[in-house]
Amino acid sequence: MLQALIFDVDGTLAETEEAHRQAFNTAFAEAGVGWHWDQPRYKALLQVTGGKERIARFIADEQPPDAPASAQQAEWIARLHIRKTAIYTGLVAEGHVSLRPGIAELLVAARSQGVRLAIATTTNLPNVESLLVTSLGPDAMGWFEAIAAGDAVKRKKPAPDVFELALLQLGLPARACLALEDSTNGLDSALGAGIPTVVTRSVYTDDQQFVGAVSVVESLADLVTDDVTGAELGGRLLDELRALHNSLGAAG
Ligand code: XBP
Ligand code: MG
Repeated sequence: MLQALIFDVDGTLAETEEAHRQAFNTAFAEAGVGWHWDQPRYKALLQVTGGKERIARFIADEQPPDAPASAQQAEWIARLHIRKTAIYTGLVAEGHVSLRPGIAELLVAARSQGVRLAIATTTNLPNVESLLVTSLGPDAMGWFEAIAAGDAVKRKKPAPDVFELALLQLGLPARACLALEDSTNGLDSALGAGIPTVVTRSVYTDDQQFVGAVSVVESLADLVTDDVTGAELGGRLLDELRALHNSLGAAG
């Protein structure tokens, strides 16, 4: 029986990466480095999960002349990333990012039907909070029994650690849950933890191959083809996810 849904954040709950990209670029400008990540470069850099790790990889690969000396680099990146997080959460709070279609309806339906909710994400906790509070209201962090985020684990996606932490916090076996993801890094992380996974493609992952996913759709809302909205949509989405989960049980 499906007991919990475990959501990725970036690309799954919302198309956040353009706001992240803007926040990185603004933080670079403020820090006085002449770096600008355009969309093709950012798409390549998204292979590295975690903002601090992404900046470190950029410096290692590009060796920009205005990068800090290697002895100071980790501290410099950490400071820059704190500023990036403040810029990003500000953009979210101003309403620049919205939940993807069907997400709010599904969360409400799951809560009303006793399906537990969790988050497993590479992004920082303040980013999760700003998105949930801005789009769902001041109590929304409390909707989720487990929020495994950012540096709570040592190894970020595609390692399974963040999903394993969410399972531990839920106290559930992997097969009682369904993960929702948008990227191969996320899919590999969830599958590595043994959690069956539904993929909703996102703007930066639409050309990825999702081997091993239970289902791959353009948008969660595509799971329901007729024109329903609100509570009805949420209930129907949950039914579809339950059916996908049950079909796995039947398969073995
Ligand atoms: C998301 C990420 C994050 C964000 C930036 O991946 O990789 O790094 O882009 O967040 P996923 P931070 O959706 O697979 O969790 O800057 O806070 O790290
Ligand atoms: Mg994602």
